[in-house]
Amino acid sequence: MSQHNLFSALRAAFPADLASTAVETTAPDGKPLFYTWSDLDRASARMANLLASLKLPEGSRVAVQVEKSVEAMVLYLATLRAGYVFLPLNTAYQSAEIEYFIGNAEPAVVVCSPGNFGWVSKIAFTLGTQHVFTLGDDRTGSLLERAAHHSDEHQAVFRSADDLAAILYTSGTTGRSKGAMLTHGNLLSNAQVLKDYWGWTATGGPDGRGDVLIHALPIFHVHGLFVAIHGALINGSKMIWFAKFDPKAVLAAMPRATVFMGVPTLYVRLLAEPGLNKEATRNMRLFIAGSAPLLIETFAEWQQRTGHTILERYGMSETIMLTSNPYAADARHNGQSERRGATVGFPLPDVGLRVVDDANKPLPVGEIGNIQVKGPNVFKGYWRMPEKTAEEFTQDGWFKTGDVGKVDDRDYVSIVGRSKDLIISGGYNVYPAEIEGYINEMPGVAESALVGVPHPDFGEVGVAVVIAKPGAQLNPDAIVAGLKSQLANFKIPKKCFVVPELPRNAMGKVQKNLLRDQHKGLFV
Ligand code: MLC
Ligand code: AMP
Repeated sequence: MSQHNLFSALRAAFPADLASTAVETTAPDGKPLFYTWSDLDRASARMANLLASLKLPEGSRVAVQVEKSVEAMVLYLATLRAGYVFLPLNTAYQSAEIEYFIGNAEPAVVVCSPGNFGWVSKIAFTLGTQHVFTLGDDRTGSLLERAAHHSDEHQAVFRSADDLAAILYTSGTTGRSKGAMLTHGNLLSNAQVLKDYWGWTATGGPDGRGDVLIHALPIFHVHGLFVAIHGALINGSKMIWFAKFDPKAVLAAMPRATVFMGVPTLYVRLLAEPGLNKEATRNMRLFIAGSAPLLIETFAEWQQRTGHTILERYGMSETIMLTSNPYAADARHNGQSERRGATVGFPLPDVGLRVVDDANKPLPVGEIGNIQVKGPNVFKGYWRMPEKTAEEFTQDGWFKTGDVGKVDDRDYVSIVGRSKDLIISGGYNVYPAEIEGYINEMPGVAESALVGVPHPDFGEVGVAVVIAKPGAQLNPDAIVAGLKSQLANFKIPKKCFVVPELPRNAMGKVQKNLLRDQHKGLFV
């Protein structure tokens, strides 16, 4: 068997000139920082050797909740290199959320921000984690201190395509997150397909330069961690790295870059910059959007202001990327090359996609139904949830995405809705069941419903509608404040109403569509 460790494939794509710049960024104190390819190689070797020295059991999880930094990316690379399983966690998660993830995943190693060591290590040690390290966004913390004592050479551990590389927690319909298990083969096959499909080049490109990626997304989800990082590394492309998205700074970097990836909110915020124009984007080759629906207005305005047509693509934690608008003529689809707004393009090479009715029967062209997918990118299952995994696959092996859409007569896929009760806010998923669970536990609450309504910046935001127990007095502000102390900030409803009753259908089920309709004009 041959080596399928994803790190080895990424490392093999590093340019021959290891002394050239791989990443440029700005330190928290404002100083410019440059990392060469050799720096990435040697720093990840040191961390991999540190992990190896811990003699962790095979398949151990390394759970990481740290601010974005190049060292945090290096930790991801080191975990792959050492053959362990990377488990990234949103920095917004609070203690109850972290307790759940650590309890469920049982990581052997937890890495957290120095400022969170007190509460995170308490949770981790109580739940049986052996090692807790810290990593600050200013290159401080015990992880780097300990890694500094290790060799800067490391042979990537042998891994088969089917071995786990990462677990990404994704929200569950019942309110509890499920860990999507992704293998080295899943991640590598997707990265290789995207390298070709999006026309990445190491030497060509405008002015004969290779591609340069602006990386401004968080690195705890598929988009920033896999699509963006793998995209640059597997092409040996430099990254201009931002710890936080700042539209002005991103705009200032564009003349030196060629590729940008963002969730729709990032495009909306860039459009609000008067400096966004053809001149500012003259060297850019490709703008890619995904993780949430890109409004056709955003797509059209971008085209008009910059002359560039955004390429929208569609994916999920369980599958990485599934479909993409074409970058160039796609021979599999009559040579069509048009990037069409309000569509997510064609299934990627190797991805099977079908639209079916509720009995899993494929539907004719143009009809709306459930989207199901197959391919080397589709995950291995949910961590320690075999029943849930079985439920989400058809008997003949198609994964049920929970998205509702259609394929038109030109083969373009569009997503028109979701069968899963999910709100996507600024590219982050909010599962109503989870938030409702917390609200329902508050004193005096009889019941609640969280619905997503249109929002100009985040695309969609949550609005809570709550009914009180007989005789109880509820204060909407107090409900929101109560949630803030327990949940990640992006899950907090942007508005809360206390009402006498919820609309129900004949079966007694809350009619969320009526609530959505009632509140759809709140922010737009
Ligand atoms: C922040 N807030 C949000 C929010 N982000 N509320 C709802 N939705 C969000 N996404 C809250 C803050 O806590 C704050 O609340 C208030 O809204 C305003 O915050 P802000 O300063 O404007 O937010 P900011 O820090 O600028 O973050 C916005 C953002 C960020 C858009 C840059 O959300 C972001 O990076 N989103 C990208 C998510 C992403 O990468 N998704 C990919 C998933 S992968 P308060 O009360 O404190 O004022 C995936 C698969 C695929 O889906 O296909 O790619
Ligand atoms: P996550 O669980 O965070 O990986 O989110 C995946 C979900 O994001 C998908 O199931 C879709 O509902 C949604 N999504 C991703 N990309 C797009 C897109 N381009 N258009 C519409 N929805 C999208």
